[in-house]
Amino acid sequence: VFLKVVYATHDFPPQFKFGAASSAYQIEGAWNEDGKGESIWDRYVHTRTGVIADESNGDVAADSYHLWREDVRIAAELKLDFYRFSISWARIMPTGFENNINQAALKHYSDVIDALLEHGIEPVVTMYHWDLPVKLQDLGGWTNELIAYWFESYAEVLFLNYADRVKTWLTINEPIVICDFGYNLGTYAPGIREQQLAPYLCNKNVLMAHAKAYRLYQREYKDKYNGQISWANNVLWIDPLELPRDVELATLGKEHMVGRYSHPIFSQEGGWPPSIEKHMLNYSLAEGYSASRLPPFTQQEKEFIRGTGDFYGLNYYTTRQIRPAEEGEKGFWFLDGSPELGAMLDIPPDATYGSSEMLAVVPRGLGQMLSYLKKTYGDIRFLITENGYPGWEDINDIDRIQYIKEHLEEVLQVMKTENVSVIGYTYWSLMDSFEWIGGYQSTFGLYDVDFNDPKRPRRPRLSAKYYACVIDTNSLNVSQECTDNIPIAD
Ligand code: GBH
Repeated sequence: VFLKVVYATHDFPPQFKFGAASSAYQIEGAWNEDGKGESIWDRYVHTRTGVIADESNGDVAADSYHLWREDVRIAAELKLDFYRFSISWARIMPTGFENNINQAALKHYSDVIDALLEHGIEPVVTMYHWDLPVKLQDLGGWTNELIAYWFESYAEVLFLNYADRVKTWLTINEPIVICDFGYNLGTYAPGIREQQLAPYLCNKNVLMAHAKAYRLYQREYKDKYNGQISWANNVLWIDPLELPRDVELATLGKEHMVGRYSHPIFSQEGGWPPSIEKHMLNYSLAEGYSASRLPPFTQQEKEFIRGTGDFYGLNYYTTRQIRPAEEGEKGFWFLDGSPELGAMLDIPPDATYGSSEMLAVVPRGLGQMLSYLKKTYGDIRFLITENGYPGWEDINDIDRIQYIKEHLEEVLQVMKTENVSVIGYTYWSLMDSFEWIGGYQSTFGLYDVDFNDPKRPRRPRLSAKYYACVIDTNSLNVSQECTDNIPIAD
């Protein structure tokens, strides 16, 4: 009865938390200041031409390394419950290793954490959002299994310094981007296009690294600080185009995109999704390999990884529909490593668009994904770690308000009708930032940043005012006074 009353009024449960996110390389700038080492993104943008849409880079970005007080101020203005930001590994450990720790960097993030806490904003820290120290890349990066140890020692430095104040940790952001965009497609740093083995070696190593950090926390810090730790997985919802023909293909697609990074952690049995394991073995043997290109887990490794998520962190942006490829069609990129699937992923007809076709807007996919994940992995807690609208520079971003509202409605709906346990929502992004290969062309910020002004002023968009009202009332029924004259459609 209680739940019914709460949801009927479009209220969120009282303990539901709202946040906004950013990542180090996308906002900090100061790429070579105060002892910071070079990261793979520094190297990528400085040495390649024709890969970043506007030939820009993150050398200065939103200058948050210097303007972080401004970031804390706007987070406070929004009344955020938490701010999700990432720490630059290369800033803390310029060569990637623990023998060389940069004290200026340690102090920098410590100051940010303290300032957030002073404003009553919980710091949610991502340990790795794609900016690997180049020295580690020179040693093979995420394809070298030793990275699990390197990552563990980085994690230890972070825990030692910040675990007293940081209670929510995300080890790794979007492993699929690290492995499949970084090593398979090769469009993201380090820009390696090796479609057979590298993405799958990376897949296993990323999970081992995550699990090492998780186990370290449990062993040494959990009793004392009682924090929670997980990763942030990019989830793509996939519809079958034609029923019942494409149902199985849609499941396989989701196992490939979502399951390869979730099943080892959240399933009862651990390890790879069985369907993927089977397909990868068959492809590999047919290709003349003597074993699967997907590296196996030992039983011990399976158990080591299984259960290493205190909640499921998910980044949801978009949805596709899947169908078999027709004669002469080349399967979508994510299946390049296993072309035999011969599947195509198309944008569904009910999608709408901001400034990015790739991130076509399909709010229902968030609800469908949450429901699917609960059915697949059981009654676990979900934290939406990213969800954001690619827009333009305009300040009157009614479309972004609509986006936030529609996605939050989906969240409320699955909480209400299917009892899915969602503990919080993170809007991507707090402010406009360097959007990787998109450069500065599309904007996600609740706050606009003027990248032509050396002072990089932050200015609230209408969506910032709307989001602050949602947070303030803990509800989608925001009051008229709060939103003033923001026109919000039903
Ligand atoms: C998020 O990834 C990231 O976590 C965040 O850092 C980023 O700012 C945000 O997206 C918005 O872009 O250009 O065809 O190669 C979401 C998943 C995967 C979506 C890579 C964009 C690039 C497609 N992203 N993808 S393409």
